[in-house]
Amino acid sequence: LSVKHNQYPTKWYVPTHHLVLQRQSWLSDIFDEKSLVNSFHHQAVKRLADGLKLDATSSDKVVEAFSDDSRRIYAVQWHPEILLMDNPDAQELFDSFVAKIE
Ligand SMILES: [Mn+2]
Repeated sequence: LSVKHNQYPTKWYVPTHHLVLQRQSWLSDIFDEKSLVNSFHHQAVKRLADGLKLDATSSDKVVEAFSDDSRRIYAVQWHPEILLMDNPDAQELFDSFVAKIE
C-alpha cells in the first residue's frame, strides 16, 4: 500500500502517516506503532551510507529516520519543527536530540 508523502493540501502541522520503527534507537522511547508524522518530501534516501543505521520507515518502506551514535548523527525525514504546537512527540524528539548531541 502506497503512502502519500506529499500531504498537500493538508496543513503541514497535521501528521498524516505512521512510523514503523525498525530497531531499538533514540526514537524508541518517544514513538510507537501508533505514532504519526507529517510528510512533505518529494525525495527520500534510497540506500543508507556505511555506518548509518535505519531507525524508522513509513509502511511503504521509505526511509524516515536513521542515525549513527558513534558520529552523533540523528536524522528524520519529517518536519517535527512544524508539529511542535500540537504534538508532544515533537518536543520530546528535540529534547532527545539535544541530549544526544550536547
Ligand atoms: Mn514521509
